[in-house]
Parts: sequence; C-alpha cells; structure tokens
Amino acid sequence: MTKRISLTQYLVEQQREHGHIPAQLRLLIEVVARACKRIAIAVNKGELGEVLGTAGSENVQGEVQKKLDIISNEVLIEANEWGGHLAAMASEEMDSIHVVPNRYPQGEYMLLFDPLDGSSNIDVNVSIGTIFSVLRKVNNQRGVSEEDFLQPGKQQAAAGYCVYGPQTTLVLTVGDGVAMFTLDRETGSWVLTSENVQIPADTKEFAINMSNMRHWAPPVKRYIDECLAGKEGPRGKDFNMRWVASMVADVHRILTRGGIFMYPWDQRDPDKPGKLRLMYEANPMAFLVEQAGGIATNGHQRIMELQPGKLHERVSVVLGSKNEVQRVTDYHLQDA
Ligand code: AHM
Ligand code: MG
Repeated sequence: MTKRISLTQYLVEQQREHGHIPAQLRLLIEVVARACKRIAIAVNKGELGEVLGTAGSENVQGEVQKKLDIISNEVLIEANEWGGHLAAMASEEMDSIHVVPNRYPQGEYMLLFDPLDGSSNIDVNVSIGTIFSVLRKVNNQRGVSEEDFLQPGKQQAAAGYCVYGPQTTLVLTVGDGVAMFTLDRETGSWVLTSENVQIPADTKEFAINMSNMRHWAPPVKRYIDECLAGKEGPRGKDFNMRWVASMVADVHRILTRGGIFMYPWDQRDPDKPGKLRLMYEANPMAFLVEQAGGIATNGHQRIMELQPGKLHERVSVVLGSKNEVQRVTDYHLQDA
C-alpha cells in the first residue's frame, strides 16, 4: 500500500525543508482546512440538518443568500478569528472586511473566501465548494483597511479550494506546485492523494455556459464555433463539453484531466466585466492553475496581474490548458 501523509505532515515539511511557509501561514491553512471539514459535515447532512433553501437575505451583490452560504461564512470566521494568524478577512458574502477583534492578537495575513461556491447547486445535491486566497498585510502600521486587500493576485501567499463532491478534496498551493488532500471520513484527517499536479497543455474539453452564446463577444464565439465544428473544422478534432456550474467542480476537473474554463464578459450587462469575482474566485483559481502549468487570463491580460480597484470586483475568466487559453487570448488581442 502507498504510504500516505497527512496535511499536517505536508505543511510541516513545506515549512522545514522548503522554507515556503512561516508558522503563521501553516496554522492558517490548518484552520481553513478544519473549517472546511465542518462545512463538509453541514453540506452532507442536507435536509436532515435543515440547512437547505434560502436564508431570506441578499449579499452585497444583490444575490439571494442560501442558508449554507451563511453557515459556511460563519464557520470560516469563527474558526479563523482567534488564532493570532490573521489581521482581517473578506468574503463574497460580506459587504465589508471583518477585522480581527481587539481581544485577539493580530496576525500578518489576510484571508479572502467564497465560503460556498456554486450556490445554485446546493439544493440539488451537486458538487459545491469553498475557495480561499491568502494575502500578506504589506503595510506595517497598526490596523487594517479595505485598501490593504487590494493587491494583485501574484502577491498571494497561498490559495486553494475544497470541493464537496462524491469525495471531499482540499486542493492547495503555497507557491510550490499544487497538492490534493482527500478527507478520510473515518479518521477525520486530510490525506495527501496527489502532488505536483500538472494540467496537460492541450485539451479537447471546454467548459462554458452555452446558453449565453448569443451574448458573447466575437472572439469567444469564434473559439467555441471552431470547437463545435469538430474534426471537419479548423481545429481538426472533436471537442467535448462539460459545465457543472460550480467553478470549484469545473476547475477540479481541469486540474485532474485538463480542459478550458470560461466565464467571459457578455453583452447582457456590458458595464460588468464578468460574473465571477476577482478576489474570491478568479485569483485563487488562477494561482492554482498557473502552479499546475496552465494559464489564466481575462481574455487580454494575466488575471494575477490585474490591480483590483475594489473588494468585490468582477472579472472575465479564461483558464486551464495552456495552449487553449493562449488561443482564446490571442483571438481577443487580434480583435482589439
Ligand atoms: P456563486 O458564487 O454565487 O455560486 O456564483 C459563482 C458560480 C460559479 O461557481 C459558476 O462557474 C458560475 O457561477 C455558474 O454560473 P451560471 O449559473 O451562470 O452558469
Ligand atoms: Mg462563487
């Protein structure tokens, strides 16, 4: 049998042997992983835990909140605020940042999360997940404000997600490749199940919400039209399509067997750059994808180089297998 190591051992080795992670960051990741375990339990109970359905409130983006969105948000805050590793947190589900209360020591990191991504899949028992991103507080002054969070994604110290699917899997990068840990429900521990994850550079699988086709910009339409033309078309091969409508599940498939994921800008709301959020969704996923040899752009630029203007900023997303993402990006640049 393969010798398996736990998340704790993996992190200790990263800290000791590779010098990648200071103790505070190690604690932070362990705490996030523990919170994800609690969220996994709540997700698993479903109707039995009376956690399904809407909560009767809206988030800052005007989206209806599900009970599990709110529960997951609370679990992450409660788990993280007292450990001394954080200065503040920001969440897709909160209007403004949550500063660590004065009664606790202040750490040097800032945690951002989408507590439960794939909201439309919660009540229908399809994979959902938690996405997180870690930034370092760069200014040394006391206190922390929203401006401290407005750093480009390339400054992330760590990022990851946990997918609540047939298996509960935590996927992590601390800037030294991507590792995956599967939750062993019998022992309650996270066990390393893949390391040095690599996304193949080529793929025959794309993920996009096809119902928006009539609203897309010409470069996106051109790319998908060419995929749909199959063997007889300019690409000379048949493509397959997958769309779970949970970014975590779609990205997890891409990290596992390759593919391209797109949630592009479209004409339905021309002033909105895209649907997905730069700081809670696009940046952490871009970091993981790049660490696995893929690329992530907004059609024009590398996502991790975008300077956020505000906490809840949205962005157009194209990520996954290198050669396909490059192709879509080239089509945008040729069109400009
Ligand atoms: P959410 O954070 O409110 O769950 O929205 C994000 C989700 C992504 O997980 C997914 O890729 C996308 O929205 C699906 O959108 P659509 O329903 O338009 O296909
Ligand atoms: Mg989301």
